[in-house]
Amino acid sequence: SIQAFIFDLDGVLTDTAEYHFLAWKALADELGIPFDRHDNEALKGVDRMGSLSFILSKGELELPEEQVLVLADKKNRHYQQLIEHMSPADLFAGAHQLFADLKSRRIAIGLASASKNAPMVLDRLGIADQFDYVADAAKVKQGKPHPEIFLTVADALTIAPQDCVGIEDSLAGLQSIQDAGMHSVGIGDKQVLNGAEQVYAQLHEVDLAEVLALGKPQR
Ligand code: G16
Ligand code: MG
Repeated sequence: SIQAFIFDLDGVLTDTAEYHFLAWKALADELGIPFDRHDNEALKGVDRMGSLSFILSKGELELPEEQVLVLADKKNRHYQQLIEHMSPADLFAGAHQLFADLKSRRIAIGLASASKNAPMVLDRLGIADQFDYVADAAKVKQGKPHPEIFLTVADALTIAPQDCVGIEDSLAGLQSIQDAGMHSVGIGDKQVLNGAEQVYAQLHEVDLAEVLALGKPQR
């Protein structure tokens, strides 16, 4: 049965996915590389350098390593400006209720974010103390879609992957949840996230009983 919920951060608990998009879009515009929301779906959940190489190869732009690092840093500084004014009001509706419901059922709560800025965002949202374990993006070698980050959280919580639910807004993240052997919940567009076992348009629509039923033996 389900013993842990492992949340993605950007796009699941708050709208930072939009800020990542805006910061990448500004950089792409500056480089004269076409980049829209459709392209951005492939970048959600993908780490900083992976996202940048996607954009550069879309523009058929090959740059020396040094310049690539400068661009990555530029995007990150823009992103950090965008999240500077975040507050607990930016936490998606339903998050506190869901955390409370999970705690009352003794279900562990983990975080699997690819973002190096995750600790700061958790702090701004006032939810840093809600998690039993937060994966450190800096310590995970393989980013999403590789399952390492979700498996790292399950391992730290000492809960078998098949007893975990991963919650994601990104295709890359859903892939890592599936390859980790966990149950999957998508937050967003059903058409886009069609690989998830359950999809809810928004976090506050998550039906806990329905999700927990995914862990019950099929008959
Ligand atoms: C997030 C975002 C990605 C972003 C990545 C790295 O992952 O979805 O768009 O590129 O983190 O972020 P940073 O540049 O801040 O290290 P997640 O896993 O929280 O969705
Ligand atoms: Mg995400």
